[in-house]
Amino acid sequence: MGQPEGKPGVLQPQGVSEEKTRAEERIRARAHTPLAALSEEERAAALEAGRQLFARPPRFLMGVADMRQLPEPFAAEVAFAGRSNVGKSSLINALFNRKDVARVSNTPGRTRELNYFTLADGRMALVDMPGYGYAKAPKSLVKKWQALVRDYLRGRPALRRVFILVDARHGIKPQDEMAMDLLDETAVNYQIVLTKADKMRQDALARLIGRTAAQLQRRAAAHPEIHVTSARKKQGLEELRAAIAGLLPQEEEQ
Ligand SMILES: Nc1nc2c(ncn2[C@@H]2O[C@H](COP(=O)(O)OP(=O)(O)O)[C@@H](O)[C@H]2O)c(=O)[nH]1
Ligand SMILES: [Mg+2]
Repeated sequence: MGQPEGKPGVLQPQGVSEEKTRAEERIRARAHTPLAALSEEERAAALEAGRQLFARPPRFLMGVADMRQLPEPFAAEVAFAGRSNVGKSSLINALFNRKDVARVSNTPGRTRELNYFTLADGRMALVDMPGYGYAKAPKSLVKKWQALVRDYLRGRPALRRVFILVDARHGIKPQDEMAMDLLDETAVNYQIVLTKADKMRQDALARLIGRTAAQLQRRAAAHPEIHVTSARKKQGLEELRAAIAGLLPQEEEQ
C-alpha cells in the first residue's frame, strides 16, 4: 500500500530521487502481494527466498541506545516491535529455528536498546525493538520509549517495515495503538503479526482477525495483510520469512 498523497498529518519522505522512488515502488508492490495471490511458481520462489534468508543464524551487530550510534544504512531494514511478553524473542528464535538468537536482547542493559542483527551477508538488518508497555510502566519510561522510537523511525529511510507483534489472545491494545500512531505519523509501513495462535480456538481466532483488519482500515501506513503465527507450533513462520525476504531489494535493483 503506497502512502496516500498529501494526507494531512502524514509525513511524506523528503529528498528521495525519482529513480529511487520508482525502485521502491516496485519493491513495495512485490512485497505487498500476499502469498495467496501469487501463482504457484511465484509462491514457491517467495517461500524459498524466505527459507534461504533465515537458514543461517543472524549476527548480533550492536545495541543502540542513542541515535548517534546508529549503524550505516543497509539495503533493507525491518524491525520487530510489541508489548513486553508478546512472544517477540520466541518468534525471532523460531524464524531462525534456533533457541538463543534473541537472548542477547534480554540481557540486562539491552532491554531498552534497539538490538541490531544482520542477515543476508550484512545486506539486511533485523532490529529487535525494546518492548513497550507493561501496563504499569512509569510515564517517564513510556516517554523515553517514544522519543527513542520516534527518532529511530525518522532517521531510517531504508526501514522497509515494522512488524508489530500482537498476542492473539488479547488483540490490539492501547499501547499498540500508540505505536501505530507513531508509525502513521512518521509514514513507516507496518504490519500486524499475531503471536501465540496455538492458544486460540479457530473460531475465536477468525473473529480476532476480522476485528484486527477492521482496526487497520483507516490507518495510513498499515499493511492490511495479517500474519498469524505460533512460535510453539511453528505456525505461519514460512509465510513471515517470505514476507521479510520480499522486502530485500534484488541485487540488480540496488
Ligand atoms: N503458547 C505459546 N506461548 C508462547 C509462544 N511464544 C512465546 N510464548 C510464551 O510467552 C512468554 C513470553 O515470550 P517471550 O518470547 O520471552 O516474549 P518477549 O518478551 O516478547 O520477548 C514466554 O512464557 C513464552 O514461552 C507461542 O507461540 N505459544
Ligand atoms: Mg524478549
